[in-house]
Amino acid sequence: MAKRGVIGILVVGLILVGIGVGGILFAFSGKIMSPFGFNSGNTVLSLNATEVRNLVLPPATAVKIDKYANTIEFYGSNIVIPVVASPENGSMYSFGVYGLVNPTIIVRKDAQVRVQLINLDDDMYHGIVVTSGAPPYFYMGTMMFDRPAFSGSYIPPLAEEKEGKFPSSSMTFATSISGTFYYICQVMGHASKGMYGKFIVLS
Ligand SMILES: [Cu+2]
Repeated sequence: MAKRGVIGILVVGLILVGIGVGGILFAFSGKIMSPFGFNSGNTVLSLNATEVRNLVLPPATAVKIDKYANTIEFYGSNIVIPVVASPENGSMYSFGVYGLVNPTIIVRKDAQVRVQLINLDDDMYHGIVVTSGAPPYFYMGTMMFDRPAFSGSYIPPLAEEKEGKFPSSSMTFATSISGTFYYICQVMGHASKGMYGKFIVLS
């Protein structure tokens, strides 16, 4: 009788532990942890210099690049935006798009946006999140700001360039709401050092 009781308690205990661990894993599989690489689903490619060069060329149409205003406006509803981390003409804590550093990106509501991030940095990880969290960003405070504003609008940090191979990954999201958003690097301290830009969705 006593032995049976002990086994019963052990079984119930194991079930409770199982539910607890399962619950914790489920909670952490959501958006809070996903920018850090859990349950991300983003495929990481390894590009060579020629592939990078071909990707970052500005298209002849459907985009208006204003160097002086530092804005890039994308027309249409199917948009591809190549973004480099640590561009040659900017700080290592900055993004580059078509030769501009941290430009304001302007798109339309109800567009399908694909952002292809390429890490040009040879000694640091960089990622990207489109969020509604506005600057100023604090060194330790990015977790408060890096919740994706749209479903899927983040790429977990990519490793540094190694032997001429540049890690690259993409995110695709629908601009379901209009407003002013920000694209930021979610690696601790990077946004606070200036690694961010405005992302405007026009209605
Ligand atoms: Cu970064």
